[in-house]
Amino acid sequence: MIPGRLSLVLPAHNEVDNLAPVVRRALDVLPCLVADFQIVIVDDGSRDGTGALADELAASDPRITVVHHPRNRGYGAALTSGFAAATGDYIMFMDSDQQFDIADLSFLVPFVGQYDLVAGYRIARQDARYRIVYAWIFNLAVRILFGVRLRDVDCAFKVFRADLLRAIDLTSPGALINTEILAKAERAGATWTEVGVNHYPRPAGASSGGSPRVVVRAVKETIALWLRMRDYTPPIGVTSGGPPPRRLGIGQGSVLGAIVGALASLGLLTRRGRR
Ligand SMILES: Nc1nc2c(ncn2[C@@H]2O[C@H](COP(=O)(O)OP(=O)(O)OP(=O)(O)O)[C@@H](O)[C@H]2O)c(=O)[nH]1
Ligand SMILES: [Mg+2]
Repeated sequence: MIPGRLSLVLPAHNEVDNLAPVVRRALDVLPCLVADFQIVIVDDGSRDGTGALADELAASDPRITVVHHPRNRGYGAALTSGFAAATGDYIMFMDSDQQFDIADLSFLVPFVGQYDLVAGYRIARQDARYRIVYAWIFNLAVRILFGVRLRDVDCAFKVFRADLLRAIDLTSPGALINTEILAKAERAGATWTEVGVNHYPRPAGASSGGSPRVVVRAVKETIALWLRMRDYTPPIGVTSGGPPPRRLGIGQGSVLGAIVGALASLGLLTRRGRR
């Protein structure tokens, strides 16, 4: 059992066929795993009725809150809005497309409270092979560029101490939000552990696809984040220890250029294809 209150943030962009089962499952499972909880649905400018569905769900249960973005703002912005509405002692996020099962939170529960952040990793990722290869390269790049040692940076199944997340300023509008959170948490000296979770094929809704726009956006976000992190001053006193803050070196800059260039030319930057 997680002691205290958990806020489950569910970013949703055009998930009308997936959202209700995800929320129902959370309402069934969470009472067995946490003392108290809220569910924060972030409707990220959906055009398929997800927003109205989210309002209906919230009207049927006071533990559900909805945040609407009038226009689609991207995965990172959706998470950031969800965090701002979260009132729990711990904040978790999970995709709302049925690719994760909230019941797997039981694997993370023993570590919540012991670590500042407990991250899931996908044991057998149910995505196209090229995306798995891309993810491997991306995780390596994040390790070199940002000092983040995690095997599955983008896994959308993580639990944070809420005060840590609240102390960190987040600016990435898109898919790089996971990297930004982890890079800033690492610089603040956060402790974390990784736990394997199941991953399922997306059963409904539009899947991400590669496009030059996505490639360009991801490359730009990576470079911008790397530049920002050079002068980043982490918040003090919000973690349970860890390494002192440090500056990133010029050697990493070369690695950044090489890796980002290679990824861009291979056209592999396809995560979060819809935005
Ligand atoms: N792609 C995308 N997802 C968003 C956005 N805003 C919120 N989301 C939600 O963020 C979660 C992750 O997005 P997904 O499209 O599932 O990303 P993915 O799992 O890498 O890719 P697929 O499931 O293959 O499409 C889902 O719950 C989306 O509904 C957005 O602007 N773009
Ligand atoms: Mg998905």
